[in-house]
Formats: sequence, C-alpha cells, structure tokens
Amino acid sequence: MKKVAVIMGSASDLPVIEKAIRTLKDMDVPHEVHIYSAHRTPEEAHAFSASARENGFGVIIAAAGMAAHLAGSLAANTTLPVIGIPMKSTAFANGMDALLSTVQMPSGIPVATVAVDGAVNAALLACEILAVTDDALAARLAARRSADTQKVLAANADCERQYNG
Ligand code: RP5
Repeated sequence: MKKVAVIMGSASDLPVIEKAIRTLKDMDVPHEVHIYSAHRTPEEAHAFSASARENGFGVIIAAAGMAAHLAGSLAANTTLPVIGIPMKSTAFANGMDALLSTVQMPSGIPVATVAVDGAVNAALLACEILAVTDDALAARLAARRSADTQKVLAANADCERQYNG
C-alpha cells in the first residue's frame, strides 16, 4: 500500500495532528510524520514533496497555521493529492487566516482543504483516496462508518430515555 505523509509546520501543531496520526494507525495505513516549514525549512519541505511519489507516498497531509503556506508549497512540487489542514494556532480570527491561506489556491495547484483543526477528516480523506484501489481499506472505512452510526444511535437512545416523557 502507498504511504500517507503527515507534514506539519511546527511542533506546536502536534497536539491536534496526533489525532490524524492515531486515525491512520486505527485504519492500519502506513504513514510517516515530519515537521517541515514552508518558511523556516523551505529546502527540506521542497525536497520531501519533490521526491514523495518515488518514495512510495500516495497522499500528503499538510498542517499549518497563521500564514499557512505549507500545503500549497508542497502541492507546487508534486502531483500527488495534498490535503491541507488549516491550524487554529493562535487566537487571531479562530484560524480563519490559516483557512483562507490554505484553501485559496491558484488554478492548477489544488489543495483539498478540510476544516480548521480537521485532523481526523484529513486522515480519513487520505484513506478514502487510497481506498479507491484498495478494497480491504474500503471495507475498514465502511466498518468505521457503521461504528460511528451505532454510537450516535446509542447516544440518541440515552437522550430520549433521559429527556422525553
Ligand atoms: C505555522 O505557524 C505552524 O504550522 C504553526 O501552526 C504556526 C505557529 O508556529 P510556532 O510559532 O508555534 O512554531 O507555521
């Protein structure tokens, strides 16, 4: 199976990005995690994305906050799908700065952007991309969906028991 790369701009992103890493582990998808910054380590970020396809990756997840150029700059150097996670790394604008920096890509260089701090969905979207050609992974995704459905049904049953006359 192709690997998923999880790249974040700073170690300060880790508390949120650990949710993506855990999701990839739960889905039994091979992955690598790196801290590369579009601004502080641009050469390392460039080298990683330029060689990602030949190094066995199928999808890149890129998380950054503030002036969040990481996902776009990685996407500029690869034709692998890049999923951007805008990080709410400061109180300013609740992450809207990072959301707009990540999602507003020029035509020709796409970044599939999830919600602010949307680490779990980024990992699941990466799995869904790999599952297009992997039936076993598609089955694991379907099982996770069913488990999530059961959790909501159980919560609804509790809620109805407690609050409805
Ligand atoms: C971004 O700036 C990082 O991805 C992080 O979300 C934000 C703040 O980084 P630190 O100043 O905490 O290293 O590049």
